Amino acid sequence: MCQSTVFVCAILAALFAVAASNNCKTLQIQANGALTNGTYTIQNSDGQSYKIYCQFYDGYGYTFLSTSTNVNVDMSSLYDDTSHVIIRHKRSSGVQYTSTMAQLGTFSSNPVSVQYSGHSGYQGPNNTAMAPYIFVGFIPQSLNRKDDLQGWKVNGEDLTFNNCDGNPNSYIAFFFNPSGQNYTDYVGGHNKLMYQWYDGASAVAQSEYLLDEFFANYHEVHQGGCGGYSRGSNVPTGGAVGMKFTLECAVPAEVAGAQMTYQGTYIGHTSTYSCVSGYQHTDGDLSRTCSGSGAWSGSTPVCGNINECASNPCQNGGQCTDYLNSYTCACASGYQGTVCETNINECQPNPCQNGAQCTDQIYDYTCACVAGYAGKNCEINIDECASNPCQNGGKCTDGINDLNCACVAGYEGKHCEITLCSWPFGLANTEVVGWA
Ligand SMILES: [Ca+2]
Ligand SMILES: [Ca+2]
Ligand SMILES: [Ca+2]
Repeated sequence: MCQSTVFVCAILAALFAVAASNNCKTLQIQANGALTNGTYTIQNSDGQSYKIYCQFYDGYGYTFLSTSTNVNVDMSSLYDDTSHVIIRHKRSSGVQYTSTMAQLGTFSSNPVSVQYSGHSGYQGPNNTAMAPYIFVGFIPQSLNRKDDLQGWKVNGEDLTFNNCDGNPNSYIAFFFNPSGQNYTDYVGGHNKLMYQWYDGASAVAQSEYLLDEFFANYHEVHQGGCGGYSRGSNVPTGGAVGMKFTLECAVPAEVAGAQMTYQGTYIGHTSTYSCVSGYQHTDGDLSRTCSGSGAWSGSTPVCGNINECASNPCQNGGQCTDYLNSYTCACASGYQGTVCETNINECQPNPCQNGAQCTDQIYDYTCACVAGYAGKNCEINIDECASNPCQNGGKCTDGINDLNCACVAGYEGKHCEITLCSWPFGLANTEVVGWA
């Protein structure tokens, strides 16, 4: 129902939400097709509760109204297929039976109208004092003519009569009779036209049995002008009207990371999902069909955020973080670049001093110092005096990879290690004298 524009779909979805639990169809949509035959309590537009029985088949179902109902009922919300109704009845044996009632072939373009305590467009029933009642109208007053061939189709068979006087009765009605009024039976001829819905009915499976509260024990059948009239308890233990509805699926759910299109929400329609860029299909079904139960086939698809880190794109120990359609690398110390592919050159700018040669490492560097320097950056002028290399009281002055010893008198040599040649005073004099 929702193909044209997003805007229209939004409005429909909003309307739908308001009426979400008001009939068998919407209950089934909410339950995603899992609802079973049974009695359900729903509310009218005034918030008043009443009970219905939902009978589900493949693609459609029937709604029955409880005879305990005594609030306004919007009948048009309970059925959307006006081609026929089913009439259930229960016999004294306890067995339940069903018949279909539809328009005669010549009137088949007209809806079968089911009304609650009303008969708009139709000649009304006689026993309205037993209201509420369910009224099923066939040929409307406006089409009812004297001498026309009229009637209805029961279980596929046209049952006709000639309307002898134009009296426009064309209905079957079931009265809830909540105050238990007395009544008398009246049978205006037990003919096929009037009673085929009873005599021609077939037994239903016990799994489809209605509870007693859905059977009205008083009814009225009327055709014509010379068709027939009967009323009362001719149906021993009551009758009930099944209103036909078609099943649908819910508007298919949106899925994160997916684009969804759908043909509509009717049985057989498909909904199709495709994962958008950056996402991939990981679970569920990308194509789903609305099944006869009112559920989408398969399971909700999952479009997962593709893990762009899965291929370990970050090099040299970088930490990968996944994003939509992208990733980032948090690089280990000493690396840079989109995928941490670059070993940062720690020699740039050159940290090594005093002419040292820098060699890049990982998050580090080494300096090859020239002789005479030390330290990480060769910033230290090695103190060549530290080992006291000057002997004999020489005074040391540090240089570059060198030192200078200032020797005291009487010594010389790089380290003042050489004792100059001299005599002890007494001896020297003598010898000098001697040599002279
Ligand atoms: Ca991703
Ligand atoms: Ca480096
Ligand atoms: Ca030095």
